[in-house]
Amino acid sequence: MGILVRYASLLPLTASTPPVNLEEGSTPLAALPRVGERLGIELWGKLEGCNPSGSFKDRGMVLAVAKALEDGAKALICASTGNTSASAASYAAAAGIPCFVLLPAGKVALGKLAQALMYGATVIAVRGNFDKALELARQAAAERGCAMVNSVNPYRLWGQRTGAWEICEALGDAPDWHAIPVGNAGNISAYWAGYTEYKRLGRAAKTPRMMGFQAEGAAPLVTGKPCPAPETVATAIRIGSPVSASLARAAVSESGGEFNSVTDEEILSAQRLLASLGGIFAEPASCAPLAGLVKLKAQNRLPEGIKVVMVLTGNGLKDPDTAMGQVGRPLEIGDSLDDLLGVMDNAARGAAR
Ligand code: AN7
Repeated sequence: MGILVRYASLLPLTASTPPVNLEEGSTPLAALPRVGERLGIELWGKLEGCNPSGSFKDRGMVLAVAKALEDGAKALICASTGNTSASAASYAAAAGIPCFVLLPAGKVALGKLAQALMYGATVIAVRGNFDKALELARQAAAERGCAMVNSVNPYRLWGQRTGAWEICEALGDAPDWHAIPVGNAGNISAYWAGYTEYKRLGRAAKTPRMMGFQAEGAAPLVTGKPCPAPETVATAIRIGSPVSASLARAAVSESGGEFNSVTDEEILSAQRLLASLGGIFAEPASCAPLAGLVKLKAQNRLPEGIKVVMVLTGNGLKDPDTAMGQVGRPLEIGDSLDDLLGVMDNAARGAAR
């Protein structure tokens, strides 16, 4: 069942909210024992890449689109670093309404671009960064009366709370730390609202420390000031002026958490670590938290044995170019068994070394 059904009693639904549903949410919470052992902690990954459009954005989008339809919207609009646009385009297609998506030209991962186009959205590449595209989308929404489905839309963050509820239900309580990538800072704010709500309702005994991780080249919440020219390999979080900055700051300070930044190199190395030791392929932005945990461990700032949930926000398949840029090529052979056994024995010798 989708989240509007699973969490009907906790979401702002009315009798006239259409039952939008792509079976989003209810994503796996995977134990990552080999990665956790390396870090000396009990580590879990929330596999948000298993959502229908391949990222966590579907949790907020299903509610935002349902409410937009309820209000009689005739078209949707959003600006995006990629995943919001894929999600918006997907729900617009399913609902049968047009969708305009504004993307920073040349800075969106290939898979996300393919998705938005395939779902049939009008895809507009803006020569400027995400922050500029968002400003344009807001203005155009006002001019043309389109429903704005960026996280400035409060239903987005409301729907995204469901991730925290699922984690509490899977673990029987909140974890000690909640580690999450931070771009526009909506998701960390939504998770914090979800955790505190579950504590208030008596469905969790505690709340976690909120540990937010940004890319060093786009780290306004770490430096404390907007970043006018954000740059990072993790294009999903290439954002200089987070819309939900103040909510995110409150989440971190109320929970006793922290913001930290990690370099592109640390992000890519965490991506390989997660894939090769955990068996999970997540997109670069999603690996910022693991990069951060590795770094905190090296600084002796990662408490031994704590329970940590990382939100693996997007599927690794979204960004094949970045992945191929750091792995080897296939071992190509002729069509003989000798060729095959030769490369297999070579690989086995390599692994044994
Ligand atoms: C994989 O799609 O902002 O801090 O326009 O795609 O809530 O912004 C994406 C953000 C983390 C950051 N991981 O979440 C967009 C967009 C992935 C993401 C984030 C994004 P927020």
